[in-house]
Amino acid sequence: MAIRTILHYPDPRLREKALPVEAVDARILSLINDMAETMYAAPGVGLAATQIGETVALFIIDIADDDEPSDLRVFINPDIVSKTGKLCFREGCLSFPGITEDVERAAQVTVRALDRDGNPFELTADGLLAVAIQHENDHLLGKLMIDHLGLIKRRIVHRQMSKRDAD
Ligand code: GNR
Ligand code: NI
Repeated sequence: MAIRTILHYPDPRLREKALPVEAVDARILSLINDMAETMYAAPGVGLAATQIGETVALFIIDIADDDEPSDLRVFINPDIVSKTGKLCFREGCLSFPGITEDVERAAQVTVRALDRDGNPFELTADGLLAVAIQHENDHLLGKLMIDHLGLIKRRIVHRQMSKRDAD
């Protein structure tokens, strides 16, 4: 296992679109282990492979509270098959350290994916889990939190992140 470097906006690799996982093999399982270690160390509630420079359709989420046992969920080749309702949620992103912004999302989503054993599952989620699924799924499409903001906020965040990178 290894903690991997999390790419920061405006790294162009965050804009790459993930390719489907062909087989849940040893390489993918090792990537999942690295991603889990990286996410828990950060710490974050989710991490997409794109964020560590791996363009494969895979993300992980753990929304368990600090005082609860960990509850790692793995989503391989995810497909959000339905979205209902709307909510506004104050989001953070490990690729935008120090920044939180309100983002509008669907209130409830149903996602189909493969688990770490390569078995298909379907999950309907709301609350933070629904938000995290949409946030991580966006990463796999090369879409970022900043793309959901209005023009003015987008420019402010872009400037903050560009300045930060230059330091
Ligand atoms: O750690 C994270 N927290 C978070 C909070 C609100 C909405 C989404 C997230 S995801 C983020 C980790 C991350 O950047 N995943 O891509
Ligand atoms: Ni993120």
